[in-house]
Amino acid sequence: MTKPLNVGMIGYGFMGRTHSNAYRKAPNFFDLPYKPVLKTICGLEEKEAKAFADRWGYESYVTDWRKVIDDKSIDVVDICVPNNYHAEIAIAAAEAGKMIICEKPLARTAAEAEPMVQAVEKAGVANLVSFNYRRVPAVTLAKKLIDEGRLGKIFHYRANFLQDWTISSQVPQGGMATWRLDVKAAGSGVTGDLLAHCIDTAMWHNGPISAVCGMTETFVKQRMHAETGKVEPVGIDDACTFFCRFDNGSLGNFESTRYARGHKALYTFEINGENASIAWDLHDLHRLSYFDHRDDSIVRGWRSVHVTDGDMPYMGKWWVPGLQIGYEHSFVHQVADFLENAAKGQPTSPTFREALATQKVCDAVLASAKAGKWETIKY
Ligand code: 4PW
Repeated sequence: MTKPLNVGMIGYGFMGRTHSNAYRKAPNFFDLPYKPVLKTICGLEEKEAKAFADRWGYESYVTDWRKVIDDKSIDVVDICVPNNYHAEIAIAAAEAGKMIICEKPLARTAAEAEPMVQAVEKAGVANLVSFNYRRVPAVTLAKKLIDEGRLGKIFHYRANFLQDWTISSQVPQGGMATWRLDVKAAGSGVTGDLLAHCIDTAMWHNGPISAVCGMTETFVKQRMHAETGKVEPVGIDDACTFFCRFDNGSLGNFESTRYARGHKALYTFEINGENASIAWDLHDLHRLSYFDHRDDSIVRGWRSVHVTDGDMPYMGKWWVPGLQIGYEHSFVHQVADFLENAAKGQPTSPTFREALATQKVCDAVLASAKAGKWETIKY
């Protein structure tokens, strides 16, 4: 029987929208044990919170996140606010016995993330960090192909996440729209915001990263702060490149920047194994490029696998074979998996603990860039 599950959403920005949309759509396409009810939206500005509640169908709105935690009727707390609020809210939500979905990265640093992991594990509450790209069907299919051993021994994993939206020095830091540029709110720049996605997917696909060597650059050194109106030093990394070694002996090569003119969200990865290679590009998210050296030489070549048929991950729940879904659906899949697992008392990856590992890699990359030397990672 489908039980109602009351959602308290904290944050009405970009991610508040993607998550709200997911709760609304998931039960229409997936047979779920719970029916999400959009109970309360919480945001700083009352007018905006009310408008969000009206538009998305939340039953109520509040401007203090503690009211969401104190509300006994709320089952799931969904954290979609800047990174500097994640720890306090998540720990309070865990102590109140709520299930938690938290936006990525889990926190600004691993030290900040540790007590979050302890809190959810002590409370025994369902927890998930929103590394949504794992649930793009082609990315999920890549995991299946690797796990089936089709690639054989993996030699290389390389990933990029390229954007260009902060090239102008006139883009401010801080405030609602540009908190990602404020180190106090975000913790880091592209490392926590973009590379964290690549690292999460890479460790899911290819296992733990054991050592990293990185370099970072901050191209625009000062920006106006949207809250104070003052020009202040920029503390985030605008660009970050790192090499790494995986536990399985393969080599990794990662790059992220917000200064790649012409690229808005170019997330790509390529994995090279002894028998086969896989490549994927967010701009063409249904396509998984696959090369298998074991094919007869007269037909050997890169195959373009269009991941839309019903037997592909998640796709059987959507339209008819050949028709497409998009970015938003990765969040729908995430909600569906989370609710299905929560009802069975099973964890959904990436849990807070798994996301802590990603955080440790991010921290090590930044420490390596600062020190100019390799850093090893202890999990
Ligand atoms: O999580 C990331 C964001 O912070 C996203 O996947 C893309 O980059 C879109 O916005 C930013």
